[in-house]
Amino acid sequence: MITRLHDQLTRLIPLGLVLLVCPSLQAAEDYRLGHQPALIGESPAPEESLSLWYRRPAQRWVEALAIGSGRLGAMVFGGVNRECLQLNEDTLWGGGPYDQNNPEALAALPEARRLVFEGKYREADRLVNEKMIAKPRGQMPYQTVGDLLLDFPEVDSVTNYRRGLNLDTAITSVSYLAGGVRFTREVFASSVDQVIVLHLSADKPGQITFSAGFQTPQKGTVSNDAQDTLVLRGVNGKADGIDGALKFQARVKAIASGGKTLASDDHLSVTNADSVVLLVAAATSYKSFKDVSGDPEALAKNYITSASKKSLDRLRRDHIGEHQRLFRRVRLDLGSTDAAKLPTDERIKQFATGTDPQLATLYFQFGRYLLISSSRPGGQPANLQGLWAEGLNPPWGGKYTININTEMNYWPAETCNLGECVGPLMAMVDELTETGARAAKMHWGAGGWVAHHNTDLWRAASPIDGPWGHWPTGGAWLCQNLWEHFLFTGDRKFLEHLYPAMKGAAQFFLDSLVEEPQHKWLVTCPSASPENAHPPGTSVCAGPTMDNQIIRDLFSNCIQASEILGVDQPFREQLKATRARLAPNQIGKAGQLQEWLEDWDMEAGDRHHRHVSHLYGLYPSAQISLRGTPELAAAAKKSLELRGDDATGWAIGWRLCLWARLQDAEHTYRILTLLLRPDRTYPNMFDAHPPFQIDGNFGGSTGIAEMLLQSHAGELELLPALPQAWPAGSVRGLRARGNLTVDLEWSGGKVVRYRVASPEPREVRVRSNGETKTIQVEKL
Ligand code: FUC
Repeated sequence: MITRLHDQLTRLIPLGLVLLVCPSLQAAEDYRLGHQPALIGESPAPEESLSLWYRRPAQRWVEALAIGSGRLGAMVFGGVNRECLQLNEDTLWGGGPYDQNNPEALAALPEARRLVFEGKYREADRLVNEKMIAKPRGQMPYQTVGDLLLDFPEVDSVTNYRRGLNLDTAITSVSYLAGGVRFTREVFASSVDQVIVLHLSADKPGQITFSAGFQTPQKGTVSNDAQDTLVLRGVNGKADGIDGALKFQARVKAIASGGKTLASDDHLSVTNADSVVLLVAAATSYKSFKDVSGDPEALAKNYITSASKKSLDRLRRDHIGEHQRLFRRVRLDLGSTDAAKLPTDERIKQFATGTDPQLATLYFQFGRYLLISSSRPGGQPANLQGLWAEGLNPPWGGKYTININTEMNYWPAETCNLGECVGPLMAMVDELTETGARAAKMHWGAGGWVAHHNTDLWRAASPIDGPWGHWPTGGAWLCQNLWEHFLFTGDRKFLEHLYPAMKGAAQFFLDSLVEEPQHKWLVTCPSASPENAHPPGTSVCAGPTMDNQIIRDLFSNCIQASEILGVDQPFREQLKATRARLAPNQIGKAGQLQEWLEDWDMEAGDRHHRHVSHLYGLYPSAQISLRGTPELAAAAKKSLELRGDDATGWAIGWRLCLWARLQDAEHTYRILTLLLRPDRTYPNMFDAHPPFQIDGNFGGSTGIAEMLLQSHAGELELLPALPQAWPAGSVRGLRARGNLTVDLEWSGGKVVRYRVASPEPREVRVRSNGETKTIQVEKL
């Protein structure tokens, strides 16, 4: 009743007042639902196996289904009396171009180092916190555009309701029977046409009637533009003291067959049409991290005008074709049981205790779907929420946390055959070399560039939040992701593009590493082991293991890149000499891999901490491997055991990849059951940190791929961590380092057939069914 009243209220109040009446998220969800009819009868499961599907509309944001063109995204609720598309555009963030470097920071650096090396950690933490953190201390948040709401004539009951998301076509749909009419809705976000297309149809003529409006928590106004178009014009807001500098616009145009279409001041109504296509566009004035002079009106109009020239059939075909070009590269079959016929939310509840291997396939492909939908060349990288966030300040600002989360987002890009999705990450790193050069100079007195543990749309690169944010290795880790792209593709042009960023990241460490007094190793200082505390409960330290590992990779990769490209010989020699003086991996008193230079692990504040930073060396890096460095691999395993299996969503995703690298199949599978359970996977399959954070999805897909194929140790390893739960199956199109594509089939837990393809004929060492042999690979 309250919901219904609220619903009627929100229809009457003008835009801008909405926030006053729905201040909490719960209320926000209420107005999106409207009055819901009774749902009677059941719809059968969809024919296709790669669908998420449900028997009722979304009640919460994490039940709505995500679609995205890379740049433009929507969460589709699938309501009967009211439909809601919560909209995002990947350049709509708070604030504007800003410089958060702290002019006081550099002067405090020698003192901070002295305190750390004298073991005065509390004092060091305090000094870093007071003098060396950026101003403002936070960064800008990713934000919603608002909601497009469609109100239909209210019905009290419907039958055969079903909504779903087909991962193979990237189309979400709703269908139900009301008053003897079957209503169908399809929604997709086209990267080809840069619009969201919503098609409303019925199996009898003249049945489509609705009224559409926008609502937004941003400052905005709604008006009509011609008879068939409604426009939301807005500006973003101030965040953390930084003024909003963006204009944005969303527009919706109705193309109806039959009936009557009329746009009033703030509503667009369609009455008694046979079918309707709504085209939705959104754009901002963002041109780059330092230029906000774009024209959202011209952009949005243009997207709509171009898309209007195409038929629905053409828009749909072009969208499906482009999606499938990427999506269909990998086919996975882990087997299927009757459980696969159940709605997705019910399957998630049963995964850990039941037998539903197909849900793991669905989760794997959903991660690939999300990356395709949130990270396309030319757009922004996938942030903490991918592309999908509601409100003005999503969890952790929905930014780019680069002490694990953004890196994890891109782990599936290579193994899961979506290499082009790293394009936005490369572009972001290019921009960080510029802002990060200033941070390097102002916070460290160093050349090259640095990025600390977070960045945002404006490419802020300084240390934020608190002492644990004073961690200078984020940019270097991003370079490792991109180096992996080179290892997987062998693309020399890409390496030529990447190399200057790697070189600048390495230059920063050549300039800023300092000698620690005990062993005379060269270390970062002050740094932190993300985001863990060591005795006496402080963050700041010198040379945490993760830093040493990342820098060792960065230097080694730079050395190799400069050899391949035939450049920078003296620089290469300098890197080799400095690399020899980095702190080694050390094994501590519990047999664990030490997280810090000192053997503090057993006394650390939270021994079950979600971050497993020192295990970077085992995954994603190949510095530690089962056969290459068995003692270190055993120590890493000990560390993992001490940390425990359960954690936040992304942290389970990381553990999944780590256990896969340790090739303990049953333990790896157990970790997967921890990820695929209702408190770590929402009904819409979004990962739950909680709250929603997308990295766990990406870590999950990567871990599943890593169970089936590994290539980090100079050979291809087939089924390195195949659990008993998947005795027979097949996969096509996984990628391996060296520009290789692998298909394989197994039965009774053994490989029965495989095929390795490469653009050039060559020899590859393959480990399979306990044997190793060298094979001649086929040309693609
Ligand atoms: C780091 C993590 C948190 C969360 C946040 C976005 O701070 O430690 O768990 O993922 O990033």
